[in-house]
Amino acid sequence: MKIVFRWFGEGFDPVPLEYIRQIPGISGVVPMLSDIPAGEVWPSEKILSMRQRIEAHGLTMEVVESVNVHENIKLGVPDRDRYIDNYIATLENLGKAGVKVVCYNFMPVFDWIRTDLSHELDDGSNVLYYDSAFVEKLNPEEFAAWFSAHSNGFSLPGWEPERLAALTRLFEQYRGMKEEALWQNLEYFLKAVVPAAERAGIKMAIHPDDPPWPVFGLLRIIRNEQSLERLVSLVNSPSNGIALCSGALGADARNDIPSMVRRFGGMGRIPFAHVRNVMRSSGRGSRTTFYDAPHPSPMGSLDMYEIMRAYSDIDFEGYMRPDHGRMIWGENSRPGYGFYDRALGAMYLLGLWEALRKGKE
Ligand SMILES: [Mn+2]
Repeated sequence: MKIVFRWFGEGFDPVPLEYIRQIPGISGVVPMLSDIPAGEVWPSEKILSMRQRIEAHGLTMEVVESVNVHENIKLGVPDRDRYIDNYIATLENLGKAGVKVVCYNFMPVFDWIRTDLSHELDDGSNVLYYDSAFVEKLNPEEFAAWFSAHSNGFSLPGWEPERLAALTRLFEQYRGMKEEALWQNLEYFLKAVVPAAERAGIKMAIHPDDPPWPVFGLLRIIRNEQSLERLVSLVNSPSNGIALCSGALGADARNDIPSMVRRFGGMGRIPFAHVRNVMRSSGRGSRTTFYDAPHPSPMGSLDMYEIMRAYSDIDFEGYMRPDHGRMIWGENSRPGYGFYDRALGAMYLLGLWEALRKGKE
């Protein structure tokens, strides 16, 4: 198991590589080319110069995240093949640069959604927070405008300005789409892309939808064990895998994360693990709230020991990273990506892992 750390790239992430290198036990970073719009090819020169920078800091670049899928692929419109060709070209370029895992998602329009990007906890720390009542109160355009205004000046993945501008049109295009149609578009994409990933020595890893239920009437199909079962069966290849995010799936109390780890990890289909906690609280009626809690079990709703035990039981050899850190100790960083709290999270995961592995000997 290798512990890695999310990094948004030079000029897009206030956390310097020098700092990440100083977290004990971290082997590499998980970057992206933040300035390449979804649908365009990631150029080799840019990938290689990013790798050089990362390696100059004693870190590896074996996993990349947010190679975003163009909306026309998700919509299944006729020009999707052009964007799929571009995606394949990106995979080839990443493979040549030694990348082993590519994390992506298949969520229409929006990436992860929260309704408060700096919700204050009793200890004065700030977390990402979700309240279904807030989502129901706004229309998507109002929500997008609110989100941009509260993202601390950072452009978040999936929330780039050029996408926000096209929002109304996009919503129109998705109106009336059935789950089955989105599944077919995902299958079409994977049947084209997975063979190319195999040739490039890359494992594709889909990130579950976050939150794992429909928002603003938009479909969310990767949300539970059943949908992951369907996903892996679309193309039977180790290159068609999962980025199992305990926090995204854990927002729904019905999801049993250790069971998913054993099942899909045991099949060799989890090349990449996001391991973080989430605190669920149910409000009145159908109102749902949760926040991205500190990593340790007592601070949230998930039993982190049981999750890590599942990874140990399957002798997990993939990449793992902490996820969504709080803002603590006066830090001003990308919402959800505070440096200090994710470093604490990494230490906690490494501590659990050492105890589990030594207990196994
Ligand atoms: Mn995640």
